[in-house]
Amino acid sequence: MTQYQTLGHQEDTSLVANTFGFCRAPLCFNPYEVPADIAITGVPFDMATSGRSGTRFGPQGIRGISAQLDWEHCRYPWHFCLKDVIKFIDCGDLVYPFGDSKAMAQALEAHTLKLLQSGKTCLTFGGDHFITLPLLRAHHKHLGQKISLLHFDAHSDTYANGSDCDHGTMFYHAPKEGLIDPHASVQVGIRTEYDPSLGFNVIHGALANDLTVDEIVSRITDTVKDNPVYLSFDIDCLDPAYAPGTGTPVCGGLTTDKVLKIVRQLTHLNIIGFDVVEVAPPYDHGDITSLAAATLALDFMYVHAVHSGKAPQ
Ligand SMILES: [Mn+2]
Repeated sequence: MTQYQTLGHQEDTSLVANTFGFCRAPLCFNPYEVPADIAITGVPFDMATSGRSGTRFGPQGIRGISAQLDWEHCRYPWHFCLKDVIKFIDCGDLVYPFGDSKAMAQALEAHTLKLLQSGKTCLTFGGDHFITLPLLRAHHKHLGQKISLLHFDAHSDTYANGSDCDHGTMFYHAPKEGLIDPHASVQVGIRTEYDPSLGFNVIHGALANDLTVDEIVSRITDTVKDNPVYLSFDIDCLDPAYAPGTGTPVCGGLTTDKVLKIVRQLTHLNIIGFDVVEVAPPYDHGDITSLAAATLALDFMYVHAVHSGKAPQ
């Protein structure tokens, strides 16, 4: 397995030392020039939250606990070592003028577009869910066509009210801006008020708990087909038992086991980008929520490696 060089150019396999980047990757501050398959960016932003803040600590929470996932050569249940087949870099956190939500959105869109233009797939750690709107703008600009959204969440985030920078309104604005096609998009785990007339295919929380993993994957596949898909995972899709560390928890959610099984079956989809958002470590216990997010993020990269054909058959 590929090991990163540390102090004195030694190889270090510790689960607690040198945990600066995701899965102990060294931070890369010139990500546009460095060749890589996937670029990870943290966005320590929580000014668009309607409930409890704290997701500004999400990136460091996810990175910290991710060291626990780095000791396996082949991450269970995958049969290959990710670092042997793809290269991912962690560019640290987005720099933006603190207190200025619109400037954050512009900086994140510009940064993401530059990563995409340098041939990388982006994996972004929130931060609150508002960050997904500038991420979608960048992907749409790069691709030049409407995207399918695969959205895991307790909330539809399609509310028309609220300000321009509100973590409950992104998927009201994204179709209006022409970024995504709701009819080719799926929302999984919703268990708060939503408007079916907006066109999204909703697998609501109770239904998602009753359907099998295969049935959910079939519904996702039938809806998004071979469209480019952006996968946005709000950690509050999980039940508060599995993800207490989040700003707006809602009972009746999915288990970590079930969402991991769903995600691991998405290797056939044309997924063009990923985010995991709304991890709020101040409300977490024993890093349960950060660990769920880190595990999902790692599995996103395994899914990408299989889809890209770089994983051994
Ligand atoms: Mn949510």
